[in-house]
Amino acid sequence: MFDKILIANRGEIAVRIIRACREMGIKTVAVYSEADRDSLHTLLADEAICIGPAPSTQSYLNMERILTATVAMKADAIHPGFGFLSENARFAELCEKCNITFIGPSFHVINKMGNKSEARKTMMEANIPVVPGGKEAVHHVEEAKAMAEKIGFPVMIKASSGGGGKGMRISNGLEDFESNFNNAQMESIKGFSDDTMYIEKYIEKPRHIEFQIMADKFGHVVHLGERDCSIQRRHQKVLEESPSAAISDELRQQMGEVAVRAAKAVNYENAGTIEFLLDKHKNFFFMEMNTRIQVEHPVTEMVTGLDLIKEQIRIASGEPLSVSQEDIRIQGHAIECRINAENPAKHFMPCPGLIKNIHSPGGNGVRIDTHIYNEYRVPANYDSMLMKLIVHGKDREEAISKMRSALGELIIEGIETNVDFQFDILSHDAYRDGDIDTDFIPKYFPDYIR
Ligand code: MV4
Repeated sequence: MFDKILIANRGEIAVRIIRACREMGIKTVAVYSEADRDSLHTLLADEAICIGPAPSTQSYLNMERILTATVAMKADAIHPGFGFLSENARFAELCEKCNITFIGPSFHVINKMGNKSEARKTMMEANIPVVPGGKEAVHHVEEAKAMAEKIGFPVMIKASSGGGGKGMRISNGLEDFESNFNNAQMESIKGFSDDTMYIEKYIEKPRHIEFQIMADKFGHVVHLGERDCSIQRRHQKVLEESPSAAISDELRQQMGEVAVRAAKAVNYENAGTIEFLLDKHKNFFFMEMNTRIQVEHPVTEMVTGLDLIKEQIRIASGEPLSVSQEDIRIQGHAIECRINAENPAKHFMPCPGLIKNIHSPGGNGVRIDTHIYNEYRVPANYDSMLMKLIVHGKDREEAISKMRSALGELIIEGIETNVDFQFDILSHDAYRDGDIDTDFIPKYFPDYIR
């Protein structure tokens, strides 16, 4: 087992990882930017080292500084968390070259899955159901157009390096195809320096269903059920839950088996997520694979009773999976609300600042993962997520009640947050009926002001 782990991240996930290490008796090193001297991760780790100025390009994204810090502090592994360098194949490769364990999959897999048209092709070849559409990537509008006609409109034009809806356009017919393709490609060239595109059939009002998988170095792969992440605003997840109200035990088994096959097809190791689109008729299609631990991993932890961060560390150190598929039971229902420093009255503009007072809810089945505390100043340089409020109940109805109750008790003073917005989502009849898809927020909260 590792003696010391460096956490190449900040915020609640850095705190979450430090706690897991401490429970396992592993020493921790925090890295922090000049804006994060007073951050909880900096204060909580056994040791901390400043890696640069506030902008993440000069600190949390600076590979050389992080690797230098790891060597200087004599840490034997790096946990990258999510965001920042977590899906940077080059960084994972450099770790390997420096004899530092990157807690995650091999850089080869990160590379392959980071290229979404290649991921799609790989999965097609492994007989994984993917969204209907082209097998090969396209670079020119004419070949793209021919492919779209063959697939049949409407189609989704996607950038191979895309993410968060960037480089993505719907085309409803030949009339609008060229302009949409050119705009999507332009966005991709500007954002990712990559003109590689691919074309899929457009799936109307799908659910975003993702399966957590976990794989060890010995070829054992398990799935830990699904998360329903359909409630999103501008490609940002707002609230996630497990299990999904749309998935029967039979469908879970089918999709889980496909997710495990997908992971095995790329010799996956460590924690990963297989994203599916689920259409109205409950057909499911592979969309992407994420090669990191995800923000929403706690809902999976609550319903499975497993600690995903500890499992990641054990696997990276060469231990076999602590569970087999038969041991895994999905118990009850968990919901996570992302609490952000943002102002719903001003188009959800981020609003960092001083936390004057925080009162956290508690009680049976209530969990809070956060890095904020009284008198903490939220810096403007990073993501606006302040806290993950997670509840676990015996069923979906109880989980919703618990979350509404917990949100009602939560007080964050000094800055604007989306707490009331979350409460209103959970109070909506369509949400309570489990009648959700990716159109939920645009449909019911097009211009949310309470
Ligand atoms: C789609 C789709 C419909 N059909 N692909 C959005 C982000 C990117 N990762 C994939 N996305 C979508 N791809 C096809 N062929 C609809 C979306 C989509 C979406 C997906 C998941 C969650 C929220 C979403 C909101 C709008 C569009």
